[in-house]
Formats: sequence, C-alpha cells, structure tokens
Amino acid sequence: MARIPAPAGLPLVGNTLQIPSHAPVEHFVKVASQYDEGIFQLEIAGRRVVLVYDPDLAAEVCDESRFVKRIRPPLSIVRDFAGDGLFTADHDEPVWGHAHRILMPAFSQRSMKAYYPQFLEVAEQLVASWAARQGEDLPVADDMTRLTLDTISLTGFGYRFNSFDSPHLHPFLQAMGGALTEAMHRNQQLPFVTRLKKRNEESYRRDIATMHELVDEVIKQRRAEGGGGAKDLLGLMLEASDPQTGARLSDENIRNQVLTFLIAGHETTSGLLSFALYNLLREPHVLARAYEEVDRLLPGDEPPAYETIMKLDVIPRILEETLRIWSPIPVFAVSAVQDTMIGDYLIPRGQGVGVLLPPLHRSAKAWDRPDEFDIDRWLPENRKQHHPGAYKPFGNGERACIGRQFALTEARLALAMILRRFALSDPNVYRMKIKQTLTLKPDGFTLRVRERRAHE
Ligand code: MNH
Repeated sequence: MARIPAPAGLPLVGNTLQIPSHAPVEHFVKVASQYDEGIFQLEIAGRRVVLVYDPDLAAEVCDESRFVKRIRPPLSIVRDFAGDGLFTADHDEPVWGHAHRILMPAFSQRSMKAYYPQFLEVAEQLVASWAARQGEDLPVADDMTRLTLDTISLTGFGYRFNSFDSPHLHPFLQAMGGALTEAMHRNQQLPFVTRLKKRNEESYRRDIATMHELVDEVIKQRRAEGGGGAKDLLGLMLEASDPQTGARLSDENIRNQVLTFLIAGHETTSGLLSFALYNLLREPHVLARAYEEVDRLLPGDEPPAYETIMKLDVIPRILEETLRIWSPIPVFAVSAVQDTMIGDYLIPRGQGVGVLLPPLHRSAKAWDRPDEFDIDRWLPENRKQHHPGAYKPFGNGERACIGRQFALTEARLALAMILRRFALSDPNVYRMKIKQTLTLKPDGFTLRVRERRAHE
C-alpha cells in the first residue's frame, strides 16, 4: 500500500491558508504538477480532501459500485440556495430519483428539436446585437451569459430575461455570482472564520433572497397563465409524476429545481462558448475549417433548420476539444462507499475524492500532444482509442450532467450563427486569465467582429 502524496501543511489549519480563496483550482493544478503519481491529498478547513488526475485512478473513482456522489463542501454550501434540486441532492435522497425520472424526457434529443425554435430566437438576438456593435470590444463572457441565460429560461420556463436589450446584466446574475463566489470562499474557510464575517453573511443572504424572488416570479407567472399544459421543464414539474413511484414534486422542490436549472443551465455553457471563441482566435487553421463548414452547410441568410445543425461535424469537435482543454467545471467529487483501494492507495469509507479535470484532461498518459488543440482527436476512429477515465467534462454515471445535449445543441447553433456571419478578431491580444466562481470563465476577454459579407 502506498502513501498518498501530501504537500506539507501547518498544525491545525493544514493546507487551508495556502489556498488562494479566489482561485482554489489554479492552486490545485499547480500542486498537481508537482506529483507525477496523479493523486494527492490536502487538509482543507479540517477536512481531508483527496484529488485524483491519473486516468487509471480516475477510472476507478468513476466505478459507481464503489463511489457515489455525496453532498459535501462546496456543494453542501451551494445547498443553502439550491436545496434538494438535482445538482445538490444526496445519493440516497428519494427526491433525486423522482425529479431525475420526471425530467429525463425533457432532455432527450427529441426534446432538443422541440426547443429548437427558441434556441434559434435567442441566437438571432445575439448576432443582431453583435452586428450593431461591429468594431467595438465585445465582452465575450457577458454576452455568452446573456445567450445561455435567456435560452434556458425561455425553453425551460417560458420566461424572458431579454438580456440583449440591456447594457447591464440582470440583477439575478449579480446575486448568483456573489453567492457562488461566497460558497467557494466558505469551502476553504474554517467555520469560525465564516461566523466572524458578518457582513459577508448578510450579503450572502441578500443574494440568496434576490435569486429566490426571481424564481418565485417565474413560477407565479406560469401559474397565472393557467399552470400546466406546457411541455417545458416547469410544465413537467407541475404536472408529471414519477413513472416508478407515482410521486409528484413538492412546491418547495420545484422552486429548488427552477433555481438549479437557472444556474446550472447557463453558467457552464456560457464558459464553454467563451473558451471555444478563445480557442478559435488562437487556432486559425481550425477557424478556417469552421468557416468552410458553415459556408457549405448554412449558405445564405435563412435561419438554419435543426437537421442542418445536427449535420455539423467540425463545430461539435471544436466544442469537445474545448471541454478537454478548458472544462468549465474543473472538479467533481464522490465519496467511497466502503474502504477501497484505487491503484495502490487506500481510500477509507466516506472519504471524499475529487476528480481534478484540468490535469486529467491533459494527462500525457492518456493524450498525445496533450496541450495541443486538435479537433481530430474527436474523429470516430480516434475516439475509440481514448482512455476510458481521461475525459469527464460532464461528470460521471447517473449523476452526470442531465443537460449535456441541451448545452451541446445550444452551443453548436450559437457558434454556427456567429461564424457564418462574422469575421472575428482580437486586436487587444487577450492573454488567458481564469476567473473562478466555482466554475471557470475567461476574465476580461473581448473580441471584435465585422460582417463577412454585406447583409441587407
Ligand atoms: Mn450540467 C450536473 C457539467 C450544462 C444541468 N453538469 C453536471 C455535472 C457536471 C456538469 C460536471 C456533474 C456535477 C457533479 O458530479 O457534482 N453542465 C456541465 C457542463 C455544461 C453543463 C460542462 C455545459 C457545457 N448542465 C448544463 C445544462 C444544464 C445542466 C445546459 C441544464 C439545462 N448539470 C445539470 C444538472 C446537473 C448537472 C441538473 C445535476 C444532475 C444530477 O445530479 O442529477
């Protein structure tokens, strides 16, 4: 049996004070680069945390008979506002299964086709907004957030944020950013420190209240329109029952799900699209292939059909490779069901283990030229050779992302609409700077666009 490598800490506080509160993952990635074993452990705020990034070890941790998702920090903190919604429900809370089975049909590829007119409507607002701002520095992450927030709220709940009508982001986003950042800080605070920071506690509670007010407004509006009928997420939650147990979702749980989807349904896809645009600006050959593809499959100005978007091949591979190099969710965590060995390492029962995606997704053991942005890794013949534990941008198993098809369909369409209309440039020569608010985004990234050809 081998000892899990551990950077030296201090008595009582362990490694807590070594972790910069605004950028914990950046620190974990730096520590990871010091241990070839692909595993290390830290003492954070009185807890022992094991992180793995060796692909063989990650594959073992993805064995659902030995490891399950348990709600620990930081998710137990996010639970302050997302409650028992899908993302923050525990492995053995029955309501997870109820909601999962009720909502699964709403995330099938067939449902994506039903949402497509709304995906298109919001994507058209994005390109219209950019067409009106040619030559300006466009705030990429903000505009991708407008796109993805408006898309999930319109398709999921029939609610319009109309984010492209305003130069300011909606107050909901301010509150969400504040609450997620505070959850991230609390994750590595000793509890007495959290209690001492009274002012943070006040603004945290205010942010949570702001988010809940918006959610209540969304539900109220639907009830005023006569409640059910609609086949969207909210309609299903109000009407459908669990096919297995017949259970219905409580009002309280529906509120938690709406907030969960408002957050999980936009924050990560916005990061994905921002990183994808960043990559395209740095990879002119790939950008040229993407232009060739949209010019071939989406000629003219007609709104593209769903079937056309599903025929794209280069753009989805750009998205997959972007999720490898820059995963918007950089860690997901599970706990050992029993004492168990992964490789030569003992993981005691109940021990939390995080799968650390940035070094896993660039592991030389699993990937040739791991730092190179190469979309041909995702050709069918090359996919077969991928290591089974080396690519987990959507998490694992039954607790993997329910919104994967949603995100990928929405992102395909948005990139296609952008590329068929605009030439992109980066006169400010942006240098990647990650901003972490639990999820990752490029901070301060702007680009400029001009129309590729005259439009009437
Ligand atoms: Mn999503 C779970 C990544 C888009 C809704 N998502 C997860 C997990 C990862 C993840 C990783 C697993 C977390 C964990 O194990 O603790 N999600 C993504 C990424 C994108 C994404 C990288 C976009 C790119 N997610 C979306 C979208 C939606 C969504 C879009 C909704 C429309 N995600 C969820 C929900 C869960 C989840 C809900 C929790 C699922 C469950 O546990 O049942």
